[in-house]
Amino acid sequence: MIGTPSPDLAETREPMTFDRVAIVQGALDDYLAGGSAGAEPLAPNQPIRPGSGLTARTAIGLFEDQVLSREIDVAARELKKTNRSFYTISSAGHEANVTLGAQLRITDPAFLHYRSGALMMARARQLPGTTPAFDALLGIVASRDDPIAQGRHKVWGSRPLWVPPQTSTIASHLPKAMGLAFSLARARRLGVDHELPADAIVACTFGDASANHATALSAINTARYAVRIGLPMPILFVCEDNGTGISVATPEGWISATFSGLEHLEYVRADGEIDGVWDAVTDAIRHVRSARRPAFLHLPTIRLWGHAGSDAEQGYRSVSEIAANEAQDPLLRTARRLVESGAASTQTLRAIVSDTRERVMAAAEEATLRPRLETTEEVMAPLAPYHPARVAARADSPAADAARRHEVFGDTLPEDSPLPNARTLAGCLNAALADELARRPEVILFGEDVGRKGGVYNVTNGLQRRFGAGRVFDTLLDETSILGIAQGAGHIGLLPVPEIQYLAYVHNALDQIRGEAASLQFFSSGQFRNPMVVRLPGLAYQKGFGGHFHNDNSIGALRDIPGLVLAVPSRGDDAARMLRSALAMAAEDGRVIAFIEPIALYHEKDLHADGDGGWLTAYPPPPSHLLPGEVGVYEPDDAGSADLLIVSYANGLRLALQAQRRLRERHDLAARVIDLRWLNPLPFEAVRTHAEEIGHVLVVDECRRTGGGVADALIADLAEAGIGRRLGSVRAVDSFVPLGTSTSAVLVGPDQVLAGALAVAGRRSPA
Ligand SMILES: Cc1ncc(C[n+]2csc(CCOP(=O)(O)OP(=O)(O)O)c2C)c(N)n1
Ligand SMILES: [Mg+2]
Repeated sequence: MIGTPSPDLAETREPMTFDRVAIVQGALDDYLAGGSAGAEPLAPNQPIRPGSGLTARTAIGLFEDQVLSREIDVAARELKKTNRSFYTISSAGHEANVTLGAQLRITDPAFLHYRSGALMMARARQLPGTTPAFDALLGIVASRDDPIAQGRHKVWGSRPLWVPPQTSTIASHLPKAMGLAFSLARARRLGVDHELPADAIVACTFGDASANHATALSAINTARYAVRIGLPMPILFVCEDNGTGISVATPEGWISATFSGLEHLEYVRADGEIDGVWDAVTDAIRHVRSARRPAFLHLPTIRLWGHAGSDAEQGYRSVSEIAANEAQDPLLRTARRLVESGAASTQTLRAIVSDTRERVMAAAEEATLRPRLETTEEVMAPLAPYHPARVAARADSPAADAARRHEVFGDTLPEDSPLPNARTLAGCLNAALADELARRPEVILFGEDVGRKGGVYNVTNGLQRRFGAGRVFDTLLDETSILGIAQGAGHIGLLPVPEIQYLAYVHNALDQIRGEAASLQFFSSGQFRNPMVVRLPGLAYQKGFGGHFHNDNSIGALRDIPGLVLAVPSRGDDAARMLRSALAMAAEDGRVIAFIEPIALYHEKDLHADGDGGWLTAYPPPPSHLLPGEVGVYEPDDAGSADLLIVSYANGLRLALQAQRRLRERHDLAARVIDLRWLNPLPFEAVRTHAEEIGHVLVVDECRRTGGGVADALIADLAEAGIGRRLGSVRAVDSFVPLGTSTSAVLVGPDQVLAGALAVAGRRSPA
């Protein structure tokens, strides 16, 4: 059908005036140029409509904030003409959201849509001394002086106004907003200090197209589910419904049909003139605040001037549609309402408009002169803070106290336990989690089945019984919400340890880690943080169980995340020590840590032969920890110099240690084995040091060959540094993992490790 325009498109051939900004501005000016309609002037404290909660004085303030927001949008487009601004997605047409900014408190955390500019202006009015318009302009020109993101992104955000910055990923902020609402009362009950008052609520705003997103539906569903199981969930979901997502229209009535009448979700439509919107917003906030239950505020809006400055709206809308839309300009409507009700004269409003225009254009010019981030160090400064000495001190404190013996572990401490089960990887993790829960009142542990059942693999056995369901709890089956709860909890000082039941299923919700949790410090210049240690049982080699989804052997998607710490312990004592450091890093530096627990090793006892107990370890009581970069070193039996170095982790470490013995016994080769323990950042320095000393290096990587594991990075690093005489690797093949015994066809096995070792040792040519 190329070349045959549809009737709709044909319509767009109408003559078009492209400067729609001037047209909309002109319409407001024309209206205000007239005299007042002769309404009786209202006193400042009088409602603008009998029975409304909106007074004349407040309404004038709302208009001011609407105009302020509008002028920022105009300035962004103006500066764009000379390439001095970098962001033109505007709030124009959405300014009815100003009513939320004035009525939510600045102690009600707000997670905002990119069109919530007027809301932000009104919110800032509650804190004298703030300069929200100038701050926004600094963001638009990407200046280092932007107080929230320092130019790393244009976001709505402010620490003093409790507005954490949000990413561009639509709907991705709803789960964390829900998670914060979930956590408010819990933190208080657990005695974790946060600055928010007991009746605080959480608000999040989003668009109508975004309301269809799985991530939005996930958060809304979990909010309702929480009510169903009797938990407080004080969250206000605000849908700023402009009827379109870029160029795709939302079906008429879709939002109300989808979100009204749902159990455990109060639906409020905030429609009509500014006073009607105001009153509906009052009701919605009151409901959430007093009932501690969620509400869905449906805020119909329009969108002016296309999706962004670059969006040629006339390509998908006719000029008459555009003009009809512009006639609904909320500024014009507010002005008319104020004038017709007697709340303000046209002269007053005209003065507000002209004064605001002048101020904002001057501020915009000033913003363009402000400095930008320049160096790599400046840009990256808040991405991944790390203070090893402080982390180490935190890992060791508070000291395990006397209560450990009786209250936490009963009469037998795990380090004294005669039971071998206490010294498997699972046993050590269980004890380490208990120690952390006991030492750190802010730790909460949650996920699918971690509570009553104690985890699919018994790792969290008994923890709910000992520490209560306030701290160790089951969640619903939704990884997005689990990670949303973790983020929200982290925002107010809890130290969340969410579990994703299998590594394969983190992909189901990966953006919550990748786009959201891991980026918060970066986009807030370190002012907001969501520390967490995400437990991820994973990797392959479960004997005869599960197929791919329970044996996923790729960590590529995690290693790719800037700033994410990836811990992969292989044995119980290491796991306990690493868990302490992981929690300390989260607490001290606000870091997000993925903690992969190799499932196949959870209950493994032996190393070389049945019954040898070679994979059991003593439980190291605190204080004792392992930091990133501290690798495990396993020397060959006799202390002589090693012929080759084998570098590995997790199940691969076990294979490497088995190979170490075979190399000695059958080939008279001495191999030193190192356990990387931390796969992001990789301990390059330690590997280089050992490699330089020994020369021949084999990397045993149980993860997938291409990008799934760490062999690429390690070998490349050694090669680039010119270290090592013969370098080799064994890796799993690029396949999904099959069911049953066929797994050996795709995973790294003992014979391959041996062959690889012989090859780098020069005993055999590489296969
Ligand atoms: C997850 C995701 N997919 C796609 C996009 C690209 N995108 C940005 S805004 C947008 C439309 C959003 O529409 P709506 O939620 O109605 O908000 P509006 O812009 O209309 O206020 C799209 C598709 C995105 N930012 N995030
Ligand atoms: Mg929309």
